[in-house]
Amino acid sequence: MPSQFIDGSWVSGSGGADVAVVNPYDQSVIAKVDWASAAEVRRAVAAARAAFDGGDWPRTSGGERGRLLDRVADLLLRDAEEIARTETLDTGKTLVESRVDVDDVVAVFRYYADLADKDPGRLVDAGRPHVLSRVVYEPVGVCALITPWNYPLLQISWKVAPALAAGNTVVIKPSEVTPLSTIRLVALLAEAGAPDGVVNLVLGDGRTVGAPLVEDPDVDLVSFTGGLATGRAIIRASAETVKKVAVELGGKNPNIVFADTDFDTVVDYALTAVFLHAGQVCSAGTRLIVQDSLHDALVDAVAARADRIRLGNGLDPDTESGPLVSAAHRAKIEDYVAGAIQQGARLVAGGRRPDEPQLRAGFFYRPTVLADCHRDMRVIREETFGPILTVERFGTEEEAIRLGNDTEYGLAGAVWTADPGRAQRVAAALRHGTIWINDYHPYLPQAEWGGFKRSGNGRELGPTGLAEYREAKHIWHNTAPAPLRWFKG
Ligand code: TXE
Repeated sequence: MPSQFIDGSWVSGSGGADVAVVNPYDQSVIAKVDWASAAEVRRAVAAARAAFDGGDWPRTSGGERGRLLDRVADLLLRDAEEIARTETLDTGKTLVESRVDVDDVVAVFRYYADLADKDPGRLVDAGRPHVLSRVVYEPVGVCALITPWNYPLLQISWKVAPALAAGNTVVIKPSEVTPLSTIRLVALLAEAGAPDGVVNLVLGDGRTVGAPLVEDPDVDLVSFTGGLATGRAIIRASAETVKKVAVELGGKNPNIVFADTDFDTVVDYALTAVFLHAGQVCSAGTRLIVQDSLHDALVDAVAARADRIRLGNGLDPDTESGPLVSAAHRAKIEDYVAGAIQQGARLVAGGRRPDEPQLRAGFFYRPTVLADCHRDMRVIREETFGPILTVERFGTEEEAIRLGNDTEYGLAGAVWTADPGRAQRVAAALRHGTIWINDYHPYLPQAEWGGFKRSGNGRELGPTGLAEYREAKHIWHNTAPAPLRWFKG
């Protein structure tokens, strides 16, 4: 089947045929797709433009748009198991995680389905008897939605559900590494009744498909999740035509542990914070920052349990963690670990590929714990995006806050303590977009997600996640017009 979806039809792209999509568990080819070229990007944007400027979609009622999103949620539930398997084959993550992703995606579609007909605008008191003044919300226009490879289905749902709820038309470009669940979602959007041209899909890499999409003057908004360097390039490219841009660019997230916290619980969460999906999570708790008196015991316990994490095929129910997404990404992780050890970090777990012969074909790397880390190491400053836990230590609350904020990123972080006053003080002082107290990772469709500092701008999820896709328009109605006589002549 052709892989591009343009103006309501599946068509072949001219940028490449039979491009293999590879399972990172064993490098087997799980699908072949075709790639778009700049020509199909142009056609997709033109279709979205025409559907926005001349079609009914931007002018349908919020209720009707919400019903479409609800139908998509129903279809996702119908096909949940198949979609979860696809996500596991494509990303390597465990099937349990993929099932959670599908459930989360359903919740996101339901949330924006519900919000679509709420809050149409507001009346403003103009302070004059014959003026009716109101602010209404309108869709922005044609939105380019560009996503990465770690949570393909989840990340596109955070963008496409609010974009459609607000009445926009979209051109979606998933990561070239993991396009399959997005192709499936676009098929479900069509099945649910998205009008022709409202949802379009182009496949390909950043250079040949992503860049022309961002540069296209008919695109009004770009929403991007991915790496910092690409985010910067997208912001620069968007400047030319003054597009609205929202970017989520990852994090370097502190997980701060005070000595008064429950030991077994925090050991457990320290592991899930960082090793979920082999650390390929923008909010992964990669920096474990531990109070002195707990430090040595916590390092030992976390390292011992990290060594017991079972790597394997994501489809195998015994597997606790899958592979990294690609050989290139694993090479980057190996480089970070080698560099850290050279700079004085103490390797206490992992630091190598697994020994099991059956894992040799995949891009596996053992969960790794590095103690004695400090801010001059690249592994502390840069987003590693892999199964590397670094440990730093602190004495006082002020020191913990200083370390937690000592990063150019600001996406997420956690604080563990039995003292609620301290928990609130630290949460207030940390400059990150999400703070967990005595927990790690949960998020809600109703609550905003996004970064401070170089983790990005804009917010996804929550009411702000919808506002990103709306323009506010002020309509002033003079109900009793009469000459003003400002100029007397
Ligand atoms: O992402 P890219 P990469 C971080 C993580 C990772 C690093 C690089 O640290 O190691 O980024 O990952 C498209 N114009 N995150 O190289 O390049 C690309 O095709 C338009 C954090 O895989 O950012 C893909 O669809 N689009 C992150 C998407 O951008 C372009 C999740 C993301 O790819 C483009 C993933 C261009 N010029 C990686 N160049 C997070 N925030 O969660 C590339 N793309």
